[in-house]
Amino acid sequence: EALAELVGGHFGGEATEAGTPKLFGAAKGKNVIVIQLESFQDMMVGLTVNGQEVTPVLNDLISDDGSFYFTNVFQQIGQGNTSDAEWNVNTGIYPTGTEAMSKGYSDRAVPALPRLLASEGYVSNTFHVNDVTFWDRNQMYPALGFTKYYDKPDFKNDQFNALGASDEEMYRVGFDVLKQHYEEGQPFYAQFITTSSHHPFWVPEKFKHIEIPASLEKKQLGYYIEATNYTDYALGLLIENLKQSGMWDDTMLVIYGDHFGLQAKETPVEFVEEELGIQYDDRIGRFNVPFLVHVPGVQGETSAQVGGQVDIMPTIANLLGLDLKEKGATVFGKDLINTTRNVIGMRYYLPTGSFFNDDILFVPGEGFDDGKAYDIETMEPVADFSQYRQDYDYILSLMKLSDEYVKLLPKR
Ligand code: GP9
Repeated sequence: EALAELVGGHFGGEATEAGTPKLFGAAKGKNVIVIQLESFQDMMVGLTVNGQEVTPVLNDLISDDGSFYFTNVFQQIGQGNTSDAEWNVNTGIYPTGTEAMSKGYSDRAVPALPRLLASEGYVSNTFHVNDVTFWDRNQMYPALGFTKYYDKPDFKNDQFNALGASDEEMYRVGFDVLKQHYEEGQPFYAQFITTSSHHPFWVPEKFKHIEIPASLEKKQLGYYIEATNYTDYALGLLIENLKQSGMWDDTMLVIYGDHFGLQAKETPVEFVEEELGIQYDDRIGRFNVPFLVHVPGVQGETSAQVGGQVDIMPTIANLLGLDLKEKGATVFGKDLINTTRNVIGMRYYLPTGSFFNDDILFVPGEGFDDGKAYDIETMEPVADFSQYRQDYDYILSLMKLSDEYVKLLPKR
């Protein structure tokens, strides 16, 4: 009840009058593919270097009528890093920050998307080329309700990087599995965890698809451009296969970034700004990850609405026509298609009580009064932030409730 009061009585949505939310069920019955892009910062989307697009595939997808692209979505991971992003996106529940959620809560039956969709007749698969025990995923995947996972032994190791096979290989194996479901008329939910753009971002020569400027040779930023460009390239191969097989029109595609890639020390803000000619900062710019949803046959849009990774689950649920309240799933994020004002919490990489709202990033000191605020558009300090005290109180209470809720989840 405390939660209902906080979020205005509408789980996953906005405190608006009753009624069916916009686009509720617009993708009902469609297959769902959710792609987590490793270390992928939103600033790479749409960027050009040496006259070449770094993300031609994402750029094309964003310009497609059916795409919703949210430009102001931020990472919300805690100690579990990449695995926490998987948690956030499937559950809509905040990571506690004090431990990886895969370690602390994998003994639970979490009302996550794979579990909720199983009750709608979907099978769910997740694909990740590394060893499944990394981040205790062998425990987390059943906790989230996945039917099956594919890990290291399922892929031919083409030695892309230290984690194992390339994204191309991951999609090759995954596509065959999904095609079979499709041919059998079996609805599916699939998640791909990309790894080719993992730190230190070194791409073997034969996998490179972009030429970086000489000033970026042997620099972390240069490697990062090559890696994110490769990630985009491999994604394009999957999309091409989905189109050629006829699966595209029956599939909702969701893409997001798990967390920042560039290290502030190795790649100073001024260097990024000079080399790429963009405005950047080591928090607002660095924590901004892409979030994109493509629904065939629906009119999408590019939106500057602020959001976080906990908002992705309710956004997907709304499009699939899943009534979260009816399904018994409490979420701590909002459906971004039906949200016009948002406050999202951050912890671990920033002190607890830090938040993004539609105007600012707020970082507390000892408390609210000695905190600091930055305009999310100009990235400049905001001197008078007293009007946002309510958002600070709200986010602290919401995250406390989220932490209490997750402890109450039933054991599986
Ligand atoms: C390992 C991969 C990387 O399996 O997911 O995790 P990270 O080091 O980015 O948290």
